[in-house]
Amino acid sequence: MKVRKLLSVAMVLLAMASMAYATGQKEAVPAGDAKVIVLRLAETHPADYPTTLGDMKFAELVKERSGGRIVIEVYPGSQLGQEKAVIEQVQFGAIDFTRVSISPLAAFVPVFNALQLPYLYRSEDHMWKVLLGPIGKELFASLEPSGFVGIGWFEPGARNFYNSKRPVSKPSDLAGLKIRVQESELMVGMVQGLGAVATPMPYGEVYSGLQTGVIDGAENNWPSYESTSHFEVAKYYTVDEHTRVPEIIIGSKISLSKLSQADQDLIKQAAIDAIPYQRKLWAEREKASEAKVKAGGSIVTVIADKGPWQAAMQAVYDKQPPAVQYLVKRIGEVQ
Ligand code: BDP
Repeated sequence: MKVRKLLSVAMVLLAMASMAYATGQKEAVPAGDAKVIVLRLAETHPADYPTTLGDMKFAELVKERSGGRIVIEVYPGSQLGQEKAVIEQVQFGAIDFTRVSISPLAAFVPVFNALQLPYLYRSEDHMWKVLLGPIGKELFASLEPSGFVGIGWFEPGARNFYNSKRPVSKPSDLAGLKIRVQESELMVGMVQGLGAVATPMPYGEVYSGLQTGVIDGAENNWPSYESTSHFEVAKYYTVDEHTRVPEIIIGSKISLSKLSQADQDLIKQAAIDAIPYQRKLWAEREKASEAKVKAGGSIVTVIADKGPWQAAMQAVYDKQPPAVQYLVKRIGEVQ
């Protein structure tokens, strides 16, 4: 009896220790004198996805430049949760970094909506000039009061609609279809403007939603449409390129404030230096994904005249508060 009681106490202690180990920042003492700082980064995409490989490049540069003192462990495949829940955990320091789409982040810091409006950027290049210029820096600063630190940006590609019901070549073809959107008010408004029924849900639930008919469609870039196998259950893909929703790496202010300024700067620089690598992999994967879904039976409709699409989505601009309207104007002026 006594032994059993001791054993169960030991098991509880062990479980508590492993829970403590699993949350937040931790420090391990290596063979030498220097302490290794181990930080965790949450990623929704699988390990072989270009954005995850970009995270890994970032982690590799941090490790190398800190002489092995700072280790960022990348947890792919939503192991640490879906994006909205992960962002909350970053806010209170239980997760140190995450790479997310700015769409759910804008629910926490609404001025980010300025970066995800439909047909906002003239091109991929225009978007990158905005992200890496003064506007990107100001937006990073706007994260701090909410407990986040802006670390870096990654290429998101252009997003397109897809569904399981019919080919879509004009906005009215979407009428009445239940379309999954990211957990973002702006995206709900955008899809409603098209006459479709917007259904916000986490990324990880979209496949079963399509399969069971809870939703008829969704929207995403070529690599996401392919890597999630959504193309197998929603074969009509319409290249309307309605949004480019930047990917961002954010850090937890609580976690980062425990590091020296020099280490914080080293981390930020490493993320910026990882961008070209992710962009290169992204461009390759976009082509490979397009080829794969086409070979898999997707029926692709390319929209030549985006005018009617742009007009149908214009209403979301009018709903934006002055701070966003002001940024939109400035974004338009970036050459
Ligand atoms: C992908 C983004 C990912 C989002 C997902 C979504 O890379 O961060 O979670 O879209 O639609 O393109 O939720």
